[in-house]
Formats: sequence, structure tokens, C-alpha cells
Amino acid sequence: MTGITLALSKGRIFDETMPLLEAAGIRPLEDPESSRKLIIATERADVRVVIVRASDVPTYVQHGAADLGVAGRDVLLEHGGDGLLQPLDLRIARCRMMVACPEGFDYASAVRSGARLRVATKYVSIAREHFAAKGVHVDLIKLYGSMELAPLVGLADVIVDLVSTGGTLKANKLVAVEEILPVSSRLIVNRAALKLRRAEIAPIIDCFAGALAPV
Ligand code: PRT
Ligand code: MG
Repeated sequence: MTGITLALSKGRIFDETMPLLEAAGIRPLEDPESSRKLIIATERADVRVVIVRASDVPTYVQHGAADLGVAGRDVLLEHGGDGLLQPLDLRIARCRMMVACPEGFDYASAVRSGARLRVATKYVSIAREHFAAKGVHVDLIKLYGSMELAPLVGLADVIVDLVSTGGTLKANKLVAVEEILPVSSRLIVNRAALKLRRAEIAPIIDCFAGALAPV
């Protein structure tokens, strides 16, 4: 038996996946926040967890370096789903992908005017698709973080970012003006691994499914 590798990111995904792992009897033996280890053993000798950046989880699973992973819908939409199955919405790390702009900005008129809208975001594919569907011409400006700053210093008219409490927007005098899509994290599985090692991997998926609260 080769064992099963599960890819997780530190922070909210690890924290919110933890109760599901416990319910599935695969509690990690170390906390990635305090341990510097990137490979963490679990209570089950045949299951290990690897700690990677949130946006790298689909890459590890797609290439079979991990059999399973947990990734946000935002990350999956940006990465693309090649070689991946998404059997479960874990309904964790929930937030919303939103368009936001400075408090005084007239978004409705800007969109109606037909002029090009300058959009700063980490989520270029999601933003491109959203504005294309609305028929709005955009100049996309790719950022890797702190999107909230961009409209404040004239880099962009609006941003596309995740919002959960709204506290970050508020602190920067920005307002959400449009929801693009609701986001939660999904269990993802390497398609080939599931086919070849179904007897090992399918029960893990079932454990996650069983650990979810009824809808
Ligand atoms: O942080 P790092 O650069 O390593 O990577 P990451 O930001 O992709 O990872 P992480 O762990 O921060 O987020 C992992 C996943 O959590 C994301 O892919 C989302 O699916 C999900 N998630 C849920 C969120 C949020 N809520 C969230 N609020 N990811 C990010 N945020 C950020 C948001 O971008 C904004 O900067 O939090 C800020 C807004 O929060 P509020 O509460 O002020 O509205
Ligand atoms: Mg983050």
C-alpha cells in the first residue's frame, strides 16, 4: 500500500478542515502553525498531510503529488480543473467574490458609459469572465495582494476581491458594489488516482462526506 497524501494550506483552510479530519479519524499529529514541517503524519499511518500555499493545492493534486486536497472555489476557477475531480463542497472558508470601489465612485454610471473600466485583482480569469458577460470593457491589472490599495492611489477604478466580514473594505473606505459568486472550499481529488486506487481513496471521500453537517 502506498498511502494517501492530502494537500492543505495553513490558516483558515487547515483550521476549518481540522474538524472534518478529526471526524474522519485522520487528525494531524502536529500543528502546521507551530511546526516547520511540510509533511505531517496523522493518526492514520497510511494518511499524511502536506502543507502548501493555498493557490498551489490544485497543482499538487493535478500532478498526483497529492491524492486529495482542499481548495477554495476562487483558486479552482483561476487554476482550471484539468485532471481534478471535485466530489464535495465542504462549505468551509466561506466568503464572496465581489467588485468593490471607493465610496464616492459611481459604478453604475461607469459600467453604463461604455468607457473602459480599470480593474485590479489577483483573480484575473474570474474578473475577465464576469465583465465580459456584462459586456463591460476592462483593463485588468494583475496584483498578488493588498488589492484594496489600488483604487486609493489611482492604480484602478475598482477591485475584484474576496470579502468575508467586510472589515477590510470598510477600513479602506471601499464599498462592495456587485457580487460575482459565492465561494467555499472544495475537496479535490486526482482523477487518475481515484480510478487506480479507488479502494483506498473512496473511503476517505466518504469520511469527509459523513463529517459534513446536513444541509
Ligand atoms: O495568504 P496567502 O497569500 O498564503 O494565500 P491565500 O490568501 O490564497 O490563502 P488564505 O489561507 O488566506 O485563503 C485561503 C482561502 O480561504 C481562499 O482561497 C478563499 O477561498 C478562502 N477565504 C475565505 C478567504 C477569505 N475568506 C478572505 N476573507 N481568502 C481571503 N480573504 C481575504 C480577502 O482577500 C481580503 O483581503 O481577507 C480579506 C477580506 O476579509 P474581510 O473579513 O475583511 O472581509
Ligand atoms: Mg491570505
